[in-house]
Amino acid sequence: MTGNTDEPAPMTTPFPDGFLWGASTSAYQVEGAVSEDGRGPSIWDRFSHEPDRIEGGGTGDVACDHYHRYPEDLDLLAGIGLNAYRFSIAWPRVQPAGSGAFEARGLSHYDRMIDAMLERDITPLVTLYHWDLPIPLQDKGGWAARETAERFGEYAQACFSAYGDRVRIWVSQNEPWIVSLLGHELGLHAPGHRDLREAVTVGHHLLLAHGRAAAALEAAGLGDGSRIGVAHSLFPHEPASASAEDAEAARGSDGYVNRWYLDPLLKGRYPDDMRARYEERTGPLDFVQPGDLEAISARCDFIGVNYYTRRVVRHAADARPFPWKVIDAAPGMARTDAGWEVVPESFYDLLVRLARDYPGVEQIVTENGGVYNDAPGPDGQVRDGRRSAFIHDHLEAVARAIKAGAPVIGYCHWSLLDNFEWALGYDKRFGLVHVDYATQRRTLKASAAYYGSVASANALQAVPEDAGG
Ligand code: IFM
Repeated sequence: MTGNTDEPAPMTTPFPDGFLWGASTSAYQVEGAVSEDGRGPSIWDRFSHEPDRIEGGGTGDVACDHYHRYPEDLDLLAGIGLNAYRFSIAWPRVQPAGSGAFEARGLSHYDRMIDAMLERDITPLVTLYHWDLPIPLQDKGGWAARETAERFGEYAQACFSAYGDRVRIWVSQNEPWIVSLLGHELGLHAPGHRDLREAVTVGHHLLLAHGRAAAALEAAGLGDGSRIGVAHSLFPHEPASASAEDAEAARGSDGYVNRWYLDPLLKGRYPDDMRARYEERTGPLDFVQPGDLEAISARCDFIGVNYYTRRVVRHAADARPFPWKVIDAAPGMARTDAGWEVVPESFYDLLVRLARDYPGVEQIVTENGGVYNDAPGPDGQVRDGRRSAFIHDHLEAVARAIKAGAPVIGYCHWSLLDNFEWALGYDKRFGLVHVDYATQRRTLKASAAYYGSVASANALQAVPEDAGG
């Protein structure tokens, strides 16, 4: 099951019947309307308004105005030929304080949005938490406080009761590693903390929150016929050399990034190697209470795969918090405009490895994409041929992984729209649809037409010669 042995998938390779062809967004990155209809403030509202947090100084105050323009955006998505939309519910829109009263106007907003999807034959994939924690919960400790997982269970229950008659695929958490790392270890995302013990505590409570949501789904009588899983930020690892030290470093970093989150959900335990490392650095993990791992692993129906690039890792004795560092192994390799290596072969390896290590667990590609900053030309067209090639090459990897036994049931491109890329602001464009932020004008990029041709045929297609450079 390695990437190098199989032949490339032929151009017309079909995908399984019923394959989900989607695009993803998240609430804070696209909605705007942050003070409308009773929405409460989230940690990202506060963080993005602090000085020097965001490149270029952007905030999500307006973003893509998706809150008002979702009908137009769903028309675009359907027009592209896609049949699925992964979006997130803003917790502070439906429960402004994160506990207690729910806001009817926020609940009805998503109600209308889901109906609008179904009217267009679009399957909703709903993320419950994509980083916009209500501020009152942060002020009581945020994800470092165990109670936040309990509050999340109550919020999830309300969403199941409001939308569970129409939504069948739920993503409880988006990228727990990134929330832990960027929000609590490195301080680059909200809430901007820098504390390794807090980061590992937060990671545990995010997983516990998944467990509480999964239990709420069962309790709501929606267990059968619905799926619930976590979308992980997964990075395939390669050692920088053939040395035993680099192999150990790559294995260690894989534990830190991938296994620390996958194993508790899917095997009911934290990996021993990584647990020992955390305990050595931060003390006993006594926030893991009896029964937690059973709750976390009780139900996780699919692995949400967010794949962007690989990590090549070298042993580095002095590195903190752990003895490895990520290196730039191939300076000449193709990169996105964010500088991330484009490595579809690692995507294949990842999907096949997940099938091997977590057998029988379905996979949904919940995010995959790249920054390509192409703008409309004089004729108004956005010729982002590099994105089309990126999509082609990554879908070719998915097709091959399916052939090799990976149970992938859908692919959602990140993102439907150019949007607010967190600490990187608005300069990094991931969309199939170009957004002119001054006018909110949407322009379908050439990559949208290419991706739509694959989705409509349910089969890989060649990138047209005139797709642009
Ligand atoms: O924009 C983000 C998204 O919110 C989470 N996954 C990665 C994307 C690109 O960085």
